Amino acid sequence: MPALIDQIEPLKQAALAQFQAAEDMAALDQARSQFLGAHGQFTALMKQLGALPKEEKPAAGKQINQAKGELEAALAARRSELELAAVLPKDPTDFTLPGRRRGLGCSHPLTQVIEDIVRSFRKLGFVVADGPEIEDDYHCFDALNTPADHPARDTQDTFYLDHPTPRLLLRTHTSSVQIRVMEKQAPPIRIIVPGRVYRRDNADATHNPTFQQIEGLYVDRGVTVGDLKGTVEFVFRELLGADTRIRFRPHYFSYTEPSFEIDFANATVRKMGKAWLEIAGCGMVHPQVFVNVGYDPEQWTGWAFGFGIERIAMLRYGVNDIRLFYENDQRFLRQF
Ligand code: 2NM
Repeated sequence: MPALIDQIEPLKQAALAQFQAAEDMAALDQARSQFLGAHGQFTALMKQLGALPKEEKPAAGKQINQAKGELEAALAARRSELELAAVLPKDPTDFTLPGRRRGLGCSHPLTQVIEDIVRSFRKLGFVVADGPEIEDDYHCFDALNTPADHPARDTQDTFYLDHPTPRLLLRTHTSSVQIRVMEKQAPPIRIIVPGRVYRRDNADATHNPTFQQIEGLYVDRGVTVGDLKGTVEFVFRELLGADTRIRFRPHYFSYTEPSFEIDFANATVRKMGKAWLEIAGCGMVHPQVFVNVGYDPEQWTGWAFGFGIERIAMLRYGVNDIRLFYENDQRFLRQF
């Protein structure tokens, strides 16, 4: 049997080798108790220290303590290696492989058209306003000078909520938002209101019970039909091409006087075998509408217009069925 002091180093080496060889926590714990447990080989060595002659004790004691410290450090190091290995993927990672590409999304085509229209109007100093899609009949009809017996108010044409006073409905146009802005704000007003509206139509290639609209309103002193025409022409040229011409035809709306329908002509229209296509409605805000929102009609004049977003998008992208915008079929949407 070698002297105690000569057993320390070999035993330490054996323990270190076993700690390093342990492939999992169970094996490591097994190795630990084999050497450092209550009945472990290294523990046994420490117990023999007491039996040594007095003069050999300090050197042996020092060496044993040092070895024990090394073993404990090695144990802790191996333990964290194994813990890390347990959470890392088993197969080595090939960092030269190409990454997995995530499909890039894009805005809905109607959103793209709205953003383009908004960009054009912003150049002229218009700001975007919005308001509730659930409206009361005052803001949707009465304030807009729409008579009580007007067909638009009919339950055949408008979605009413089951709520009697005030009578609530899904807005049929965004003009209700313009009423709300005028109620809150004094002129000058220069706003556009893009938004979703609802009408009780059966869906077909050109109708959908919900669609998007954009309406504009300009109120100031001395605003004229000339301002209206110039603005509409500027925006439609931006939107439909520089070769676009527009014309106004007399029309009737309860909230404007005079009122017009707007037609446009350009290469796209000619390709469709037509001279003009109807695209929007507009007019000078009716004095009664100003009275309803508390504006003095002797002091202020203004114009308003409105048109459907889907119609613009269909013309621009050559889409022949409005329902495609609401089906969210990826094969359709991916093309924009
Ligand atoms: C249109 C056509 C003509 C319109 C009128 C107003 C308001 F609130 F000022 F009276 N807002 N929008 C208007 C006028 C809308 O859409 C075809």
